[in-house]
Amino acid sequence: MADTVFSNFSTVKFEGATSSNPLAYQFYDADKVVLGKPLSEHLRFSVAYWHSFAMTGGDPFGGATIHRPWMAAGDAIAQAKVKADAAFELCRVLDLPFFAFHDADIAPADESLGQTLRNFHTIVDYLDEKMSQSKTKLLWGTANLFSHSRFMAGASTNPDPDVFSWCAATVKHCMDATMQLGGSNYVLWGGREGYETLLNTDMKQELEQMGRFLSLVVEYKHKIGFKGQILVEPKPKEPTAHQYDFDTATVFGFLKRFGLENEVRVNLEANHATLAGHTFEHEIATAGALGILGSLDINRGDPLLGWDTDQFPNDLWSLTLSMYHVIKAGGLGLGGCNFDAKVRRQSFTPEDLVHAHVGGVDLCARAFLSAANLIEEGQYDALLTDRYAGWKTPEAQAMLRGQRSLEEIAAKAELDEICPLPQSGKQERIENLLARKIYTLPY
Ligand code: XLS
Ligand code: CA
Ligand code: CA
Repeated sequence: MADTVFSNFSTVKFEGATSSNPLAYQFYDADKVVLGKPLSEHLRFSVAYWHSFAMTGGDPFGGATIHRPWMAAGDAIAQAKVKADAAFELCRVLDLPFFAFHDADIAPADESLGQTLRNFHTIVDYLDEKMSQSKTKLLWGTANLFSHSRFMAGASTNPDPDVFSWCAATVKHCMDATMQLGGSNYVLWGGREGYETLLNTDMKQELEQMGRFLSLVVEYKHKIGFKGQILVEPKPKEPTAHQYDFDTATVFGFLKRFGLENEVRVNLEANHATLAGHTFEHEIATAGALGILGSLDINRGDPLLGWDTDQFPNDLWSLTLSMYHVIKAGGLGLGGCNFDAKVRRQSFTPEDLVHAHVGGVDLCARAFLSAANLIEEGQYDALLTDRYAGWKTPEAQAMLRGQRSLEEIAAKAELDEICPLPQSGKQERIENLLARKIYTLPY
């Protein structure tokens, strides 16, 4: 294989919590069996092509600070191939099993649809060949239906039906590619599916269009026999002021309305949760309760900035609770932990990219180990069980199952002269229990 900027890095190894090697895993012991299977199968880590290989460090006040060698390696197709070589090499260095991509990250776009698709398939075939020679697999594929100016008024929600058709063609080909590469999921994030001003927006019409589009995607999945999951990624704002897929609860309502709640799950991102005024664990617990947890985009925002900064995670408290709710929801299944996170614009060296992932992987692993341990020990779950124990009585179960009418419940309450007494919520006791678990080593 051609040399890449990552060729000089040896593969990052697990060295244990006492290791002082900054490029070793302290907690991510991929083969360690926890809750019946190896850590690598619980977490299914993925490197995001866009942030790690396409992002140039630009922000609204300044241009590119990150200049990777593949950005100047011959024509656009040659550049895409050198970029792919580097991507596979980074996965080798990090020893992580998956990657994820948008069409626009891997191959050059053209003004014509036909040429854009031809470029795309050329690079998909190249990735296919590379995958046959490496361990790296595809967690998910997706289409970038937000960067080009043709999408400025929306993708499937665009007032122009030709934009809807362009998106249909693009998504069809991206789904074909995801299936060709053995992807586990296909993701739809509605980048510009929302509006900047209601003054020029027919919301009812746009929601119909979006529902139709998602139904077409699900129909096509079954037509081609794609066995992966279809995932919608909620985000409340940015780039539009009002995005239709605001959060998990909103997406669930939308799926119900179009009869897709058993077909589509959610890909949840930490930074999108906080933009929606939620915690990451809230979004995961909501998806778990509704039975639609699909996959995770692991990152964090900056509470002092308040926009989608997509930083690598560093909040052990929130991540441990997130992993707790993942386990309670039955795990990630075909989903995984995708690092939808980018290095800061001053971190322009290839080494920065390696450090960023090593830290993120280790934090997730540590969080998962602590969450698994918390569940195995059982004290926390026992407190919760105890809090709801009253609902286990036959009379309470009958109320819950719809076997009692409002009048029957009222009559019994009056007859029994019930007088519920306040109970402690034990919040501080629970916080102490969790702090001990989270801030001590997970074994
Ligand atoms: C942007 C989103 C995007 C999706 C995939 O904020 O996080 O990267 O994950 O289109
Ligand atoms: Ca994301
Ligand atoms: Ca984001």
